[in-house]
Amino acid sequence: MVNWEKIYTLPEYAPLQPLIQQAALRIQQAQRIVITTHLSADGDAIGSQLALYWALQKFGKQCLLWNPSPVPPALQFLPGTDRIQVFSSEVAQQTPSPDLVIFADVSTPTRLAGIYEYVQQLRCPTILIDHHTNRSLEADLIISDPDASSTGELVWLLLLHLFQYRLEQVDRLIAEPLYAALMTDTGGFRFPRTDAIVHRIVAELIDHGADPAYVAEQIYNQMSVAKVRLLGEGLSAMTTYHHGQLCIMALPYQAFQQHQAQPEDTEGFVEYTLMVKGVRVGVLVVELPEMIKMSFRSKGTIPANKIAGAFGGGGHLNAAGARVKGWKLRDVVQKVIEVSAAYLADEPVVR
Ligand SMILES: [Mn+2]
Repeated sequence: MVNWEKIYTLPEYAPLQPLIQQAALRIQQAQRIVITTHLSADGDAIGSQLALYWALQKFGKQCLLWNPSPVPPALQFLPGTDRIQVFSSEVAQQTPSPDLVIFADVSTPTRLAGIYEYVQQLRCPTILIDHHTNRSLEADLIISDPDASSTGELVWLLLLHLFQYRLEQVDRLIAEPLYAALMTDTGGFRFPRTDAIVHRIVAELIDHGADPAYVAEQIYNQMSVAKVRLLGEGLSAMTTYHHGQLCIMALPYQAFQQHQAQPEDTEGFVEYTLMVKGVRVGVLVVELPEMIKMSFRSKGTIPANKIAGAFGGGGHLNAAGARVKGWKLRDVVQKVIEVSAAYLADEPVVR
């Protein structure tokens, strides 16, 4: 058996301990709790939110799940997604004011759309639990650890405190969303922050009812034919630059029309750019009617978030995003090539 009390006294977790303890205390004192997360929620966002939701049910809390946008279809299998409401002023009016708001997996107010402004106006206490870099979101209690694999990992730590390490409290309703959170934010347990602790947590989650094959099947094997054809288009157009170290997949809007694909169909496409041997920076550039969206991935110490920063975006060291308006697709691609040069070797990298 894993001794979690011992693991969380390790130096890397020590600074988090008092914060997590305070968060557990504030949750215990609250009665009506809103849990929210970022726009275009991913597995870590929804998984963290739902795991918290089911855990807080056990303490008799009234929880409200307010999201800036609908739950993506591939995550709707998770238990509790039917209780998530897309936030609007009507939704806010229907419910008495919360006495605590938890922001999960989000680091900037803009990613919460209007929810952040609404909560500010309520003046109710807030807790942030997140692992993004470049935090600009403010909260009364901030648990922000960019070294964590996922927000789900931090939620696990919080649940240990709430349950006072009595893991028999963890059931499938908690374990399955949390498993989805860790699986997706580690790219299926492949990204650099996938460490022994991540595997110890998922082992517990499996012991408590999460089914890895089922969750993976629901999340990863759900492509529509339109999406597969759009991916084919993107793969065919993928091009490398800077001696094969930069790979760009650019999708013109016309490709979406041709295959009747939707903007959200590009989810996961950027990962293909890094699968090319020798590539250290991979970029997906998507042309939409209103804007051009970019996703950046990098290996090692190359800062994807700094490359994204050249377009006003941001994110993690190895995964970031940006969006621009009023640009032509080819001009964005050209600028990606120019900006990336500073972070790549002048010659082919020999390994
Ligand atoms: Mn995350």
